[in-house]
Amino acid sequence: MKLMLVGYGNVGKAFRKLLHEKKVKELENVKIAGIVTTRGLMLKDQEEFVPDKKINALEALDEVQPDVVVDMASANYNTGEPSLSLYLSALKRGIHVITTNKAPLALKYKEIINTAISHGSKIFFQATVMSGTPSINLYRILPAMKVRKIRGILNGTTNYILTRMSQGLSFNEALKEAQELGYAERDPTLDINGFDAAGKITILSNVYFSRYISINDVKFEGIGNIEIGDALKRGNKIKLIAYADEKETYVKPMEITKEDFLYNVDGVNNALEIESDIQKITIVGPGAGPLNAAYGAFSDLILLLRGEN
Ligand code: 80F
Repeated sequence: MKLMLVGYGNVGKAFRKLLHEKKVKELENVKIAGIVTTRGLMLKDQEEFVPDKKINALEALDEVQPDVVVDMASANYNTGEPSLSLYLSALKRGIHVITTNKAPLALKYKEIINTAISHGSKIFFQATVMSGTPSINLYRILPAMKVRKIRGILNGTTNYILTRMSQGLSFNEALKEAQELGYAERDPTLDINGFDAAGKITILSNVYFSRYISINDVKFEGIGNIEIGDALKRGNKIKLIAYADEKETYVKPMEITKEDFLYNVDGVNNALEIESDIQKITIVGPGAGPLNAAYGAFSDLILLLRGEN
């Protein structure tokens, strides 16, 4: 089975490492046939990226003819491109897609899923929400549960910044740390202005409520000019909360009291609460980090190889 990796930054490199280091029987016949970045296509599987051809991801699809595309490129929330066209083209040819890139699914979920269904190909996207902590793939193991609402902390960078600010750092110092740890987007304003969390709650709304909404339908605010001092004085914390039910989807900073489970979700940790007709479930774990996001895609690859849908 041939893989084509798109994007070879923090996450792409961690994914390649996992593929080489984890001795899993499902992966015995899996190999990386090509890696594409903005600098071109490399037709070898080696750590250092040295392009063989100056071509883009769509052209590389013809050149490599992979069985699976693994998209770990930067998010483009304006158009979703070039990843959006890449997915549609791959899925139409029966090539499966695994992605950590939220933008195409946050913009054109319905079109992508319907293309996959009508061509018998698969798209897996666990890492787009909460990285390697099950959120999308959690839904796979909750059959017939009627979900009423979901609520959580879905951006690692902003939760890390808010936590470090409550420990005395300035906003800029905390952001610098989050960038050094590989949590932030290439353009960190996507994290700070709430866009990344909005993209994630959009994808969750589509999965958990079959709503087929786009990020443009979601109201969101970020933490750009946030003041946390007054909340701290009251013994509370500010958290960037994402919420969705069958009618409403939003992201905004909110004051959270000690009684709220989300109060203790700090640092790069994320959390998702799912309220359903059966029970309430809460899952907590790292929401960002190169290894964590890479593991989301890696776990998807193994599920795909096991024949999951
Ligand atoms: P990084 O900037 O290190 O690398 C991006 C790569 O994409 C580069 O190799 C670049 O050349 C390539 N690229 C860009 N445009 C391209 C194009 N048109 N064609 C081909 N290649 C192109 O980015 P990361 O950190 O490696 O992230 C990669 C993707 O994973 C992005 O879409 C992220 O949104 C996504 N992701 C990253 C996470 C992380 O922790 C987490 C999960 C998904 O919660 C948070 O705080 C979030 N900021 C992190 S979520 N790094």
